Amino acid sequence: MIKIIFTLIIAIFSLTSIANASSSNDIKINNAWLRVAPNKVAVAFFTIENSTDKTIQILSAKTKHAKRTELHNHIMNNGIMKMRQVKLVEVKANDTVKFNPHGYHLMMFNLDIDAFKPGKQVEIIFTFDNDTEQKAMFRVIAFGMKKPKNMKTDHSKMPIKK
Ligand SMILES: [Cu+2]
Repeated sequence: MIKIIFTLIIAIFSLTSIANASSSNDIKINNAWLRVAPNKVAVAFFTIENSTDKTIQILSAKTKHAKRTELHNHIMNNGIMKMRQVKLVEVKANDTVKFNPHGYHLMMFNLDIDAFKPGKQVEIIFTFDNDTEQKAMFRVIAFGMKKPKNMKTDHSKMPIKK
């Protein structure tokens, strides 16, 4: 009888550790910034790191400060760079995908422009195929400005200024 109880306790403990292992801390969003373009459009970039042992798919992104947010990619078509909306972006197990001005990016339309003043932070919520969501704060950079140099490092642990 005691042996059975011990086995049960061990089983419960290992279940708990499995649950912890799959928490959203294993998916990190870093270097998140966005640029406001004319016509109430913004383009957002970031790095997503998947330290789980499963492929995840980003299915969507949203912010309450824009009417619509889309996942986009740039592709070369007859020597011309074109952007396309994509249904999802895959991040393989233990891999990192960079959203940058030459590839994947987020595009936001019909902005609540007051929330997108340079220096502000905009919250974007991502939805993954495993039914989890993750929030990330994106720093607003003025149109025409380049990515700030100091954002090459990991700032994910910095306190968020409001
Ligand atoms: Cu685009």
